[in-house]
Amino acid sequence: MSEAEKNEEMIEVTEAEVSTGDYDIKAKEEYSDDDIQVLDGLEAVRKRPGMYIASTSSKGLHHLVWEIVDNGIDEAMAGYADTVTVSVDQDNIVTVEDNGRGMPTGINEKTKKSTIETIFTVLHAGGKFGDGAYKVSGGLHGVGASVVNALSEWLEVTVYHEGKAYYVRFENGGHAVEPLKVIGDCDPAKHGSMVRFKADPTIFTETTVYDHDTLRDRLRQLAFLNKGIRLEFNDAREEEESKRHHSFLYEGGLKEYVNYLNKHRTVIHPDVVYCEGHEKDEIGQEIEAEIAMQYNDGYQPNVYTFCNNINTGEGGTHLDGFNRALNRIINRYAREKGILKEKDDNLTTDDCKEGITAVISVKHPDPQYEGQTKTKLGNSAVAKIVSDIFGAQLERFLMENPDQAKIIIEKAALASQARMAAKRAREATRRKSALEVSSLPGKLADCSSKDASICEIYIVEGDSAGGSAKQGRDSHYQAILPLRGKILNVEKARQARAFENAEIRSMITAFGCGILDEVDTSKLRYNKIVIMTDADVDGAHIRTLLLTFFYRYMRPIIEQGYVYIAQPPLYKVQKGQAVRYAYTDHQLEVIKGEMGNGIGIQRYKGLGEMNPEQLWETTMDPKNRTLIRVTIDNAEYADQNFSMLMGEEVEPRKNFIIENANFVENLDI
Ligand code: TTJ
Repeated sequence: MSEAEKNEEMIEVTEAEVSTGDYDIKAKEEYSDDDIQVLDGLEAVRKRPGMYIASTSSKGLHHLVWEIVDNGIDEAMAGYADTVTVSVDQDNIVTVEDNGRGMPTGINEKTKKSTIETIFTVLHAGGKFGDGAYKVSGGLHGVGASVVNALSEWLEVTVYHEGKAYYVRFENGGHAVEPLKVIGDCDPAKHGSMVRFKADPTIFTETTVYDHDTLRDRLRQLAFLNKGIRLEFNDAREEEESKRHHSFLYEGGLKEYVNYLNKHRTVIHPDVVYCEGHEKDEIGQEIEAEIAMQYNDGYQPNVYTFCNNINTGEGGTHLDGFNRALNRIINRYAREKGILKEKDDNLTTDDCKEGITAVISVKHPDPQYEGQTKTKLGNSAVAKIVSDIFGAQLERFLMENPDQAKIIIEKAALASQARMAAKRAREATRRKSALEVSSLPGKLADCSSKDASICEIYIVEGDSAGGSAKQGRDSHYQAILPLRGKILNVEKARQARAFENAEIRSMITAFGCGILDEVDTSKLRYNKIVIMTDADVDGAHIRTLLLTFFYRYMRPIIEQGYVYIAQPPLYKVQKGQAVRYAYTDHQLEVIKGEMGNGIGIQRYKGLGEMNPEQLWETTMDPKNRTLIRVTIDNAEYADQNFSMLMGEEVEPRKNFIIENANFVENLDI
């Protein structure tokens, strides 16, 4: 049996899949273009794409790329490829190529068609390649290459194997134009698989344009998560040479990931604690774990968890195992060294996590996902495995590096003291804690309606703008909360201090939704929280401080889309009685052109320059205003930005605020 034949054997199209109607096997003498049975499956995908990919918006579009990329990474993880290349051309055609063994080029027993055609036309036929390696593509998002084919205007596969190039093209909702065939010879040393496709614009009606940064960031992340695998990204659409090509390869894996995440932070000890290992679970499945962590001088923990390269945003058993080991080892070490005395309480897990940056990645052959968004790892055996592997290495690190151990333990001990001091202070004064303050803040000009679904609160910078907003608003449903000066940077402050801050207390009580673990958005008193600041650098800074506070203390209000940014106009253009407003420089040019000669232009330097009527008309009236809804798709990206914006380094911060004041998605209301 040749290598190629052996490979054919490995491809499985299970009976179940064959008999569900996706594919009805009848021996066929002749290859037929419009094989209704095959296309039943693909037609179903085209009819209800939402059942197979997240959505048909930009997110779903990018999903196509990840589906194909995952297959190349699987081949690399199995040890047969070292590079996966993603290229986007001018027309948003995507090419994904690996230098692996090449997809099997023979005929599949059951379908009587080429294995490649089977993979791309039978739902879920691509999942099992039979060598027992982890299949990212069988994970949370894995829907199979056939779904990508179904949702493409056309798709081409080329395989280089033993000196030959094989090729097949699909069109018209996934029909092979003709069977797989040899299209020529290639260098016998060349081997690999290449998939090229164009997303179908009749399916992806919103957009078929890929986002450069989204592709680049995920490919970088995949490189961190899969050490030793090179991920290349070519984007022909970019004008700048430096953006047209990226290459990510990290031999250090998660260790380098933690360095990257702490790039804009000040670390408090030199070495990343790092380990990797594998163990079998109770039924003999091999589970791999890789963990890296390092502390910085901040107070927030930044912990990212993954299973099979998928971000498990709701955590799960791998995170539980990590927390357990961190708590156990730090307390044990602190007691052994006498930093914790017999009478002292143990440090809590939260104490041990102040200022930690950690990444936990597990690979599991049969992951179970739970939780609201199915991003919580459920396999119970993983907790002990991660706890064992990480616990052993952390203990060893502390023993071998007493200086660094001291810094880490003292940080946790300080966190514990601050936590207990805050608790004592609360109890001693018997004052209600910030969380329970009940009377509404004095500065708040509340609205009369109590129907949260129509109510809006404007957080306004400065008293003068606050005054205009109070006079200009519709007091039935619009509340105004003026803030004085800059609010506390919560990125650089302990919780206890944050709760003493007057502006922060005002917002907590005005919103009514609670904070931290207790946030309950059903208690929000306003379903739109609108940040309204001047359109200048100071305004951008205040906006970022507010967003940082929301992000760290009330994340669900951002995640669930309650936070907006108001867009005040930059210019007022007047000609006689006619007045128009421009919100961008481009718009100003258009208006100038339209209004012709004899116009007066006023540039607004701040909200305070507008009278109440103007502020209402331009920025607050739902009929005219533009609100930008704040979204955070990518927690890691947001963390990086927040810590960069709020951290010590001044230069990158300035640049960021000026160039890129919006890490948000535009949504016209
Ligand atoms: C399976 O076992 C025999 C040798 O080839 C193995 C295999 O499937 N290799 C493979 C598949 N390499 N690359 C792919 C692949 C790459 C891309 C970009 C897309 C898809 C669907 C598969």
